[in-house]
Amino acid sequence: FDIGKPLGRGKFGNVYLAREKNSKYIVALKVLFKSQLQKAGVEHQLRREIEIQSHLRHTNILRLYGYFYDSTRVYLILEFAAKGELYKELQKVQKFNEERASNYIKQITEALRYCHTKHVIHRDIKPENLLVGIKGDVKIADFGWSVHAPTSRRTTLCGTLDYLPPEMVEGRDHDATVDIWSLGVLTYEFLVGSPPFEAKGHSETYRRIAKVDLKFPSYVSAEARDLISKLLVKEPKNRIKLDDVLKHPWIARFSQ
Ligand code: N15
Repeated sequence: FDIGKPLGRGKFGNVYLAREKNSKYIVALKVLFKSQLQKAGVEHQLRREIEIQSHLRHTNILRLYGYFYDSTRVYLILEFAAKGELYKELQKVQKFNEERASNYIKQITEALRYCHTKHVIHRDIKPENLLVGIKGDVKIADFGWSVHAPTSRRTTLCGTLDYLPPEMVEGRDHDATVDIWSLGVLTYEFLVGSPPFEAKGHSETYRRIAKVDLKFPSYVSAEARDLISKLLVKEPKNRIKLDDVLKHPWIARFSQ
């Protein structure tokens, strides 16, 4: 590989723009230091993540093409997403219009539906974990074990509660429907610019999630409110199904 500019910095190493010398294929090359992985005790987790990720093939899930290593580092060959990080774009424009938000949510729903058929859950779908491809297509990139550079906002010592469903903040059992909840939080954040249960401290966020204390600014359309209200349902089994999200008027309306 020829190595180019850094694309991101993280706890265990950095991500670089890179080009495979023979094919000239552009990728994102992630370099992890074995010493740091060992120190944090996450080698096993990395192996597991690589195993899961390498079996997933979907246009809206960032591809892991392969990996290699030397005595000190592990290299992950990842898909390059030409338009970069979605949270930065959201920060820049504050909130997305309903057509753009609907389009992104449709793509993420399709990616989650694919994951769920493979029994892969909890893709941690907050804006910080989404990248944008050349055609404006959204890609779920798994920053799950925080190898990603810390983002300016909402990165506290213990992370954010904002995307966790009631059953997880209350320490109960959870299943694939946690992703449905996160999809609701994401839809809200796309349209409003901040997550629905945001609060000053963890205990207040916790309280708002457990109560499903949901309020909409006046500019959010009736159809968007209807979908968000069907995603953000306290009882996991009563949340709308991913197939029905795709049939919902707020999704169907914008995809001509
Ligand atoms: C354990 C492993 C199998 C999981 C694989 N996924 C990750 O490690 C998550 N991850 C993805 N960590 C870093 C990245 C990453 C991939 C970061 C940035 C990019 C990336 N692909 N493309 C980019 C990218 N494109 C950009 C364009 C403009 C500005 C910044 C950009 N970053």
